[in-house]
Amino acid sequence: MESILTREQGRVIRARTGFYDVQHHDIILRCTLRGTLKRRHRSETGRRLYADPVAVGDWVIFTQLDMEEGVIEDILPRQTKFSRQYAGKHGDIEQVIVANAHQIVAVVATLMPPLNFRTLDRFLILAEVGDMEAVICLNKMDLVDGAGRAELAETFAVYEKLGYQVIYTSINVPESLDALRKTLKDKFSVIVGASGVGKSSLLNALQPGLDLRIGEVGIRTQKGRHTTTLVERFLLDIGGEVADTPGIREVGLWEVDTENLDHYFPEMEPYLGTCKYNNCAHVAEPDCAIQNAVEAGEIHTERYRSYVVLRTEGTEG
Ligand SMILES: Nc1nc2c(ncn2[C@@H]2O[C@H](COP(=O)(O)OP(=O)(O)O)[C@@H](O)[C@H]2O)c(=O)[nH]1
Ligand SMILES: [Mg+2]
Ligand SMILES: [Zn+2]
Repeated sequence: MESILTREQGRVIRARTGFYDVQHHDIILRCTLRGTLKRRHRSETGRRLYADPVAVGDWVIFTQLDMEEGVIEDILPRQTKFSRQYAGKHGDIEQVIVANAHQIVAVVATLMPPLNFRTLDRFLILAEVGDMEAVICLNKMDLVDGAGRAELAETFAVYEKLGYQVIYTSINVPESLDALRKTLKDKFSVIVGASGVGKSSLLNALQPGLDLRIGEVGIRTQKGRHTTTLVERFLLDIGGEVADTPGIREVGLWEVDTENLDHYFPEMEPYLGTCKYNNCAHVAEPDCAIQNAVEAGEIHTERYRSYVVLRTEGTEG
């Protein structure tokens, strides 16, 4: 047992609104934030800069108050961050959901819910913005037949060509989980994806005893309302950590400027600067190198469609 009222360094392993579980060796303390820390994360005019200054995965300096409670005094610099744009009372602010993760595992399902490339591409951009690697996990492979699989393999080859690892899984085919296990081992991963794609099922299958609830719909967070999202980190017996993000529904892209959106699509890079207009949005302009590349089959139409949706409808969730 550490002495009371000394400052120690710990790790945030669970975050609820206003309360954080901080792990320090074998103890876990329920912590609140020191007022000065909260104030430091406001702008000069007192406007909130973050939906919440502390995130799961953060290394923090804390003071222990008693056997169960403590106060977070300071946050150490983050290596990476998984953030989304959050609609605060006075405009958009950043919500860091997980800090210091190595990679995002973006889970999509073949069916139920239908495969959504828009959501997938948003997550890939968020990984890039937050300095994390991204892995794609296509789950529910058991729901498609041979022809469907061939078609999916072709579509996802596009992502493999862009450098993303793609893992094909089904919770009904235990061997299919081996690749996912290997990818998660010894890393800190954030599992993201729409509700119902099988995130909790996959984690339960990988980690015996985890017992996450299946079919549970994340807490809906309405714009402008304070979020009650619970994010939690789990340890894997094989080595590694995962953060489950059950309440994350809208993924507004934080720090992504619509004007520069083309920089987040690696396949567009070779064509940038070669359009007729140098401020080309690549949506309806004549002599556009990107649109030509799409027509020529050099840029995949699904990826281009994601670009157009984000470019024309904005990057908010
Ligand atoms: N057929 C099939 N169903 C799956 C698979 N993975 C998950 N499910 C089902 O999909 C539903 C949603 O799963 P859940 O793990 O709660 O999804 P989450 O919302 O992403 O955490 C449940 O009914 C699961 O049994 C899979 O690989 N194949
Ligand atoms: Mg779940
Ligand atoms: Zn263009």
